[in-house]
Amino acid sequence: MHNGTTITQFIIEEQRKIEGATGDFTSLLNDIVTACKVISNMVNKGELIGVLGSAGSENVQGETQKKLDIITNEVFLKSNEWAGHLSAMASEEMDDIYEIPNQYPRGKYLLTFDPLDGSSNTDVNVSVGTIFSILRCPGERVCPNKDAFLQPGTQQVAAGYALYGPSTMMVLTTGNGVNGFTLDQDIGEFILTHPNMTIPQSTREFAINASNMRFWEQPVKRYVDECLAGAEGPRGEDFNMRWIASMVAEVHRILTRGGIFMYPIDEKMKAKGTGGKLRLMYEANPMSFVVEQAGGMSSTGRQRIMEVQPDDLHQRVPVILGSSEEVERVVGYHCD
Ligand code: P6P
Repeated sequence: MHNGTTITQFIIEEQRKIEGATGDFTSLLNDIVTACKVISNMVNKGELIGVLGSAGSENVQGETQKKLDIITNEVFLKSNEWAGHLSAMASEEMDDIYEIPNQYPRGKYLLTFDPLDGSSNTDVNVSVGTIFSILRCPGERVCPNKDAFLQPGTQQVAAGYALYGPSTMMVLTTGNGVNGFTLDQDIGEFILTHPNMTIPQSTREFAINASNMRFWEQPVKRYVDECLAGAEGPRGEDFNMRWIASMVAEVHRILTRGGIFMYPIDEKMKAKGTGGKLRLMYEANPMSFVVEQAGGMSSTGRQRIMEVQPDDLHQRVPVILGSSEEVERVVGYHCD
């Protein structure tokens, strides 16, 4: 059960701990929460309101856009453009940055987001989510450019996700740990239900898309082979595997009961010249911030993800994150 602390009350109480906090940040977080409530409602209604299926267009990633990809992107823009907390936004669904329209004041933050991560799951009624990250806007707020966003993940002020699953949850970090909130549909409020979420250091559960096995680099293949060898193998224990194809759901499972999630770079990606599958600015960095704040680790296999210096808004990176003992093991294999 819970003591009824709403996410709004929690954020305001967190703000009081920050010297000189003006309430800007609190108000921005609440606008993000409102957007996630609207998206939750749309996702839950699904075909009842005709939002499933393909939009017949492609995003900057060259991926077919679902109707909900476009609709939820609009929800985020409309919910966050007017209040004067942001100078610009960037999204998986938009090629370029979205500067706050001139009729609105501009503020000191930048927002990146993936409005509906795992959207290929919407048509088959599997959990999807929203991922967001807040950065400070450096220099001139009047007309930020794409370069203003190219900050390493260590510069994030806050990050989190909404998970539209059997229940809708929001998980948030502002750099002081990780807290989870469950949407009470009857009152339309997110209630604190999972305070101080921490990832168990060890795990016997790994998540990877095994259909790419033939392309994996040797360190990843070694790690997975050892897990599959089970109790008779070098690990001396049996492992379990999961793959939901929805990063938000995988990360939430790991936050809840431990695990390791891997979308590594492979020979196919190298041949195409892409740095990985997942996007740094609005998937890997925000999820890495949450995972690290919950006591886990997040690496490309060769580098801490949050220390990667971005050189493109839609840059992709390899992702190996979760229980620290397992991530350390995989990173160690990359060093061998
Ligand atoms: P695959 C969803 O499109 C996503 O970006 C992540 O949420 C998910 O972990 C991954 O891609 C799934 O990729 O290749 O298994 O479809």
